[in-house]
Amino acid sequence: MSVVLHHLEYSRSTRVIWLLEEMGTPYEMVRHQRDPQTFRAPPELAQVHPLSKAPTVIIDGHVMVESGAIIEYLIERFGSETLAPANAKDRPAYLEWLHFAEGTMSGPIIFTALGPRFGGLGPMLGGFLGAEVTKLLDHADKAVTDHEFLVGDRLSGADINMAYLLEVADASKLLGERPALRAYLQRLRERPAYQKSIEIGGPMIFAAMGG
Ligand SMILES: N[C@@H](CCC(=O)N[C@@H](CS)C(=O)NCC(=O)O)C(=O)O
Repeated sequence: MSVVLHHLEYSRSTRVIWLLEEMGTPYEMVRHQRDPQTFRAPPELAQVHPLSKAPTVIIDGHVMVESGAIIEYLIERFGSETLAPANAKDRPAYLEWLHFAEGTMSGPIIFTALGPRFGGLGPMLGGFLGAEVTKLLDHADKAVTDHEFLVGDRLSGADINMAYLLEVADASKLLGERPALRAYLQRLRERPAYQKSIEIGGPMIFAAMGG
């Protein structure tokens, strides 16, 4: 069994460090630095996978991208049911939240966060994305109101996928008055494996992104 993680500084690949640390799975890590001007991944990452994205993992020789798929597969191979609920009640919600993070939430959050660094979004796009961000964060806030985690009241892969986007939202001052969501993010930050992922991989968010 071999797991190689290609980790890009200030990126979603911290999710995978966190998950591997949470599971106690041994892995090798290859570090990549962003181009200081473009903030893009370096050409070396494109030699591993043509999309040149982080996270990229190589599991037993098979190359894979996409955080949600990577999280699902790593838990399937090396984790336990606690990180990926399999019972009929929690399984649908688990898969929904795991894929909601990158499928629906990441676009509006990331573009809203990046907007100021690229000269602003303009009133039409800014208004469209702003309303979307409000709806998405309200949805996540509701899910963790009176619940410790997104699904089944224990940490799952869905929380690990979600945390990066909440960190981006927090750095960009998008979290607003959502005490349940803030408390949930704080609970995630306090987990030893989360803290270890930051120690190993560096900060998840480029400080200047917060503005
Ligand atoms: N949906 C993908 C998104 C991957 C992605 O956009 N990663 C960013 C880092 S957070 C990246 O590799 N950026 C560098 C680049 O595009 O050059 C996932 O969740 O894995």
